Amino acid sequence: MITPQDVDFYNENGYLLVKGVFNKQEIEEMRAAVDKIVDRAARSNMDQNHQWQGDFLPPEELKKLVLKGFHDVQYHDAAFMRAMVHPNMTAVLSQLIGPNVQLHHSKMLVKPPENGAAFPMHQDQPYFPHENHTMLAASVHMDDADIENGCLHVIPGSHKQGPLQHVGRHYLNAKEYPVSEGTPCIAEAGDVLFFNYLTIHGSPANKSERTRRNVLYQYRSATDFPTNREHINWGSGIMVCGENPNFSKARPEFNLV
Ligand SMILES: O=C(O)CCC(=O)C(=O)O
Repeated sequence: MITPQDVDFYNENGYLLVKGVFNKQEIEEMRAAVDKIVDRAARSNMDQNHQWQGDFLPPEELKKLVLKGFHDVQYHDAAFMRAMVHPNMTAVLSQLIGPNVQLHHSKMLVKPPENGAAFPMHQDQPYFPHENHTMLAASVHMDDADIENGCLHVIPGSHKQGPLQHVGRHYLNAKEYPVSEGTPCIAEAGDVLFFNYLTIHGSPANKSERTRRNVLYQYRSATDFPTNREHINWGSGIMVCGENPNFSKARPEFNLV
């Protein structure tokens, strides 16, 4: 699915946009799954706004922004389980991470038209630090994404700076790191943007009349271990390709209650 030059690009820049990982039918299935999850969440009174805080807008403006976000989507619809281990997905993961790859967690992000929330620039590393920094996000586009509907922006090569100090662990100072100075990753439905958890990224608000729906999977090498236990999701540690070389560490690190 990708070439050695693509792998070099990822290592150098900390991100890689791969075109056409999912076909139209697979994307239609995922869109239908998103609609049904949003509907079930609303009927269960669990449809909260997940818009991020930040210092890029006054607090009263921030409150107007909306983001529908749900974690662990593979537990809500099998379409997301299939996408998580899709042969095109694992073909890329095994090139970028190595032969043995695990899921860390998944989430779905729906930025509605006109007021879809922005993500201030940040690294994902402070949320779930790992020893060897193999963790990457694979953001699956269910809609075409451009600057108007709030596509992802990255700072190429920023992963090489290592972990940075964040405001309250969440985001970088918006004056120092405006989203508009990142490289916009313009994508079509079916494309996947892979980016390392140290790569600085964010996205502007959705000002368009179009929804922007993405599902984001975080993956890591099976031999890259967390340095704290603060962010453990259902499904952390599921093998998506290869084998787990550590028999004694194959069980998830949480107790079922
Ligand atoms: O998809 C986006 O717009 C940004 C998502 C993001 O930055 C994150 O979940 O950490």
